[in-house]
Amino acid sequence: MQNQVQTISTHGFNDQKPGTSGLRKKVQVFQQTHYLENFVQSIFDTLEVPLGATLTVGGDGRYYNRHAIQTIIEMAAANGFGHVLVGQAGILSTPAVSHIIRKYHTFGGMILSASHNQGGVHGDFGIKYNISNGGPAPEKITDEVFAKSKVITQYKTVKFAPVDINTLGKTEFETDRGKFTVQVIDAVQDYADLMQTLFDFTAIKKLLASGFKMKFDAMHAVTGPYAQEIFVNRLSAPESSLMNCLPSEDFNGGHPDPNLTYAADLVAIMFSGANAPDFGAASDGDGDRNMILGKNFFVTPSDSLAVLAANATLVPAYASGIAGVARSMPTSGAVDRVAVKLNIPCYETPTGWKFFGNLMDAGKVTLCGEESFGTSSSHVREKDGLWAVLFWLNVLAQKYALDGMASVETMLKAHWLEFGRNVYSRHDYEAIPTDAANAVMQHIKGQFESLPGQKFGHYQVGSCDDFSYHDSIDGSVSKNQGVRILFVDGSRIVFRLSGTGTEGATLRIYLEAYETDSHKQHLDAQIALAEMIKIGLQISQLVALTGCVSPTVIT
Ligand code: G16
Repeated sequence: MQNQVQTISTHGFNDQKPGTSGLRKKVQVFQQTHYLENFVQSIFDTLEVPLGATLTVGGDGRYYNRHAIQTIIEMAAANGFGHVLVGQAGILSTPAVSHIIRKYHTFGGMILSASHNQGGVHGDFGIKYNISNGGPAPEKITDEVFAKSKVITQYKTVKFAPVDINTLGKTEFETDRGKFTVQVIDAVQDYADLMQTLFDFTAIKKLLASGFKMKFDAMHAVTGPYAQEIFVNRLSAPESSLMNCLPSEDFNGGHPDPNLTYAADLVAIMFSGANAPDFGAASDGDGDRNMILGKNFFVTPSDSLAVLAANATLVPAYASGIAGVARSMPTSGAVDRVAVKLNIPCYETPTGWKFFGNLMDAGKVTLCGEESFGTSSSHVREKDGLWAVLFWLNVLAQKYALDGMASVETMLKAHWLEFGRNVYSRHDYEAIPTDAANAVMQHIKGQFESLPGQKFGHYQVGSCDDFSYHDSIDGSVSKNQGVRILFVDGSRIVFRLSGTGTEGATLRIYLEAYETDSHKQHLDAQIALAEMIKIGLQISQLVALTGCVSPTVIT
């Protein structure tokens, strides 16, 4: 039977501006009549979709994914796509979508995820669109999508019987636009195969067989099945190496954000003393973030990027060296020091993985990272949680092969000894009133002229600005990307409003100081940065302006 394309009347919404990474809203917001359809149609209207093109679709398994997938399939058919590749059960991690777009040369992909935000009926839902290089749509696309979403008057769809996305295989439909197929693909195999081409699985297997204990926490999110295949099936790690590996629609009531606050169960295991595992890691809702832990030891994401860059040649895929590195502005300058030693360029971009895409496509950088627990390389165009875990394991496996020991803490301390330590911490004030958050930012900007030269305890302000980025590849300029107070000794405090929250505003304070004294490098970051924390509060008047007396999350 031929299915007819239907045109449905609708009206615009004013709140569909994509944030740092796609559109994220409460599930109830997405459940408003036509809300989801309007956003999807605005994306399709922004793109020039060649007739018969292929779209990749998948998500992190959170509540509302299945409904959204059916809607997107129907709308894709009506908008001229000829094929949709969908992950089995609707599951595809964000890096897996990026890989599938690249491997099968699909026109683009839709990722249904609100990443590390909570899920479930009362939680968050989200959609990201990725372009044909596998990376997040750049701002020129997301800005146009937003403009269209405000004035949209109709969307196109074709009504199909629900597609069985649980079963692998192809379903064919006839529409009045032609043939249309939905292919349900294995969510894990392509990605696991890719990992096996990048890393030395034999060396990692040996490390894991040597008595070295690891623990990976999938936080009831998308990486569960990937971890099972990679660590247990391919690397022969015992089942006990994994925890929370069954994806659930509400992440089992948890907050799938791999940091010291929300990955509390893993943190408790890793900080349990002499019997703690040697290596711990967690990933987030959609599998693009990672947290790395050693035995009773936390690795900041900024340090993790620096260590990976410094040791890249120990990993087969990067054995001949890396072209360059990039980090988001608030990420610490630890990797910059490694880049100097390696004599490779280091780029500073705004927060958001989309800003790395052009640099990677141009072959200027190989490794990228962000303080927000994101690290990856040009093997895909997204950050990649399990990739980072495997990278660490591969480097540790090489250390084990060379010295007979593999310790995360030893590696970090040796790194600090060689490069100095960029002591780093981020303080988040979540879900505060938007007006109060804006008032804090305005209050700081109001001091731009008077701050330079002022002394605060041991620190003197050198300069301050609101970070702007000029993309050297496409010439685009992104302004207002975070307020920086730069001190004369290289320390800095950055204030920024998050672009991923769904409730009020989240104000982030990023604190960084540089320590060369090896006797002080082992201090807890909160102690080492205590004076900077006070200065940040003093300059921002955050407590008086927001009423918040302490951060909700410290990483
Ligand atoms: C997203 C982006 C990242 C960004 C992070 C934090 O991560 O992909 O590039 O660093 O948000 O952004 P913000 O500070 O604006 O909240 P994810 O894992 O949520 O997709």
